Amino acid sequence: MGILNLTPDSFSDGGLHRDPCAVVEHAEGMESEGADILDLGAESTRPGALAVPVEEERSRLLPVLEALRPRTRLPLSIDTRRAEVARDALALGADWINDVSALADPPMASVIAESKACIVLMHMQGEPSTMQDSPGYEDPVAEVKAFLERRMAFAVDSGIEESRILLDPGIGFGKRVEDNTALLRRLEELAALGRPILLGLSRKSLLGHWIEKNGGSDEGPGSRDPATAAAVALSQSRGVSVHRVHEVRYARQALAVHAGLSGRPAAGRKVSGS
Ligand code: HH2
Repeated sequence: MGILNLTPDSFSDGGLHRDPCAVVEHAEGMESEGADILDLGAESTRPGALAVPVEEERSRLLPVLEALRPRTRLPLSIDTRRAEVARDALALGADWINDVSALADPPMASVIAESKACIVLMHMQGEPSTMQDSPGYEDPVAEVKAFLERRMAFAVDSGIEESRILLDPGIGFGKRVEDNTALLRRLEELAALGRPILLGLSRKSLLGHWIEKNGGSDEGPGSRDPATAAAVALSQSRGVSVHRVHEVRYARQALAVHAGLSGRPAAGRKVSGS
């Protein structure tokens, strides 16, 4: 899953992709590099980010979606917590809703139920503006798993078929290093819920933490694509189905290495030369 952030303030690529033509070009590049799906987000959910007014989110997202939809056959996912934005995006041809709040906006469940869209249910403790202030868990894996199970049951009770649901532990969303690490080490326990796992580790500070801890020097989000690729390969072997990444090229290479070493073919499209 290639990330297309339409925000001025995303933690690693804020401000890069606001012009619809530039976004379409970037999307086409990701498609040729082997993306199977594109994720468009118009509200940053990095730690400390404030919610943007709904009209602002709409005006960042909808013109880009309108320009992009006829230019790609890839499924388009919309990273939004707002039911009204999701409704408009689905009307313009979006295929997935990536909801980092797992259907917290009351009308969201019925918007999804009335569509054919897939829905990503992600775990987050708190809200982006304050989620890293003092996160805490007794057993992060058990708590995240129980949360995802509850939200999946709620989605199904609301009329969303289970076959349309993906689950995400929400790396960095109200979690300390030790919580993220436990979740990544025990991904199989989340995969046991029986739905595909989506993981968003790309360029996150956890990677920088590990680089520094092991004698390296972290040079910020834009320098973390090799570390992201390593995480993609390792998490693939722990049952992850969808990798949300900024640099599709490196993720594809990581999956190719995983396929070679494991003897299992890489899932998704085959791209010549990649
Ligand atoms: N992470 C981010 C945003 N959306 N969605 C899912 N399902 N899982 C994630 O881990 C996830 C996500 C944060 O990354 P990014 O989009 O690069 O930054 P920002 O939120 O600052 O735009």
